[in-house]
Amino acid sequence: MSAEDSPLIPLEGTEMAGGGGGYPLPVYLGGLAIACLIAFAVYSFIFSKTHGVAAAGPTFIIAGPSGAGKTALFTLLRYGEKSTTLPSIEQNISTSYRLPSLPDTAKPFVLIDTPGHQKLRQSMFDVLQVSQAARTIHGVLFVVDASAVSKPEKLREAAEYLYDVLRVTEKVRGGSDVLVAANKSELFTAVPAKRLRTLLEAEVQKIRETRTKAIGKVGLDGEKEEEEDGDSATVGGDGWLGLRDGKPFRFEDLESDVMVVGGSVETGKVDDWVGWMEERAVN
Ligand SMILES: Nc1nc2c(ncn2[C@@H]2O[C@H](COP(=O)(O)OP(=O)(O)OP(=O)(O)O)[C@@H](O)[C@H]2O)c(=O)[nH]1
Ligand SMILES: [Mg+2]
Repeated sequence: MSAEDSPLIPLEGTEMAGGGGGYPLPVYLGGLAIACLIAFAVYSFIFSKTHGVAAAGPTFIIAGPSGAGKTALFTLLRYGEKSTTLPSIEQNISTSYRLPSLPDTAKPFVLIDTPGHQKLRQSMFDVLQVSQAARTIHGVLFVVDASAVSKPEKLREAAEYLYDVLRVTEKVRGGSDVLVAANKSELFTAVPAKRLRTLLEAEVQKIRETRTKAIGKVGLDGEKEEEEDGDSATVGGDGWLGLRDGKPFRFEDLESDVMVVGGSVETGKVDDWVGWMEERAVN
């Protein structure tokens, strides 16, 4: 910083705009500097509390629409018990989650439960991006209420959120692993995991078409990006997910490994999900 723009150099005779009643400029600039320091301290505190942990250690993120059972799963995994939950307004973070099959001496995982309400999802994307950049992400557990997806609007909501998650996981080479945890499978209205996979693929296909039409030109930019990268059938550019071969959308065409597995937090049937995490824990 040059002497001219340093806030510490007093400028004699300078007055605040608006007349002679204000403070001298150095006092004004000093106040501004203190305000900036406070803002930085607050930002650092928040960053270290949420984003920082995701970059600090091996991380699993729990995402998915509101009411799917994410906090119930987090509580069961972390504390081994069922809980009565309320819709979350902030993340639940454990920095000492231990997978059952790993020895006590193994480094504990960071487990982050995120709020599913549409207006509160940004923090999930932030920790996902931070942990992908830091290469600490081991997987995303995308929890879906399998008993709700027979309603078209619920299926749409789940697919739209999943689409946005996959758009982020596809941005890193090789993708990040995603488990679609088809929860509440004990309910007789629950859709089986295999069927849920097909439903989600068909819905993501529709979303891909509508979003690409909506942003037209950006889709072309995405195509250009693919040519420049020349390394992958999937595209990191905006507006497209999956292959560009005119065929329907399939999870298997993504770089991210996407599995759909049924289970139930209510009845404690989460072994397959924990097994999925254990497989990814060593990667
Ligand atoms: N029947 C049944 N209910 C479940 C199951 N898992 C969770 N629930 C219930 O579903 C409701 C929502 O669970 P939460 O864990 O709060 O849902 P969430 O995904 O964290 O929701 P948000 O915090 O709003 O994003 C609660 O009443 C849970 O008891 C399950 O496997 N079966
Ligand atoms: Mg919750």
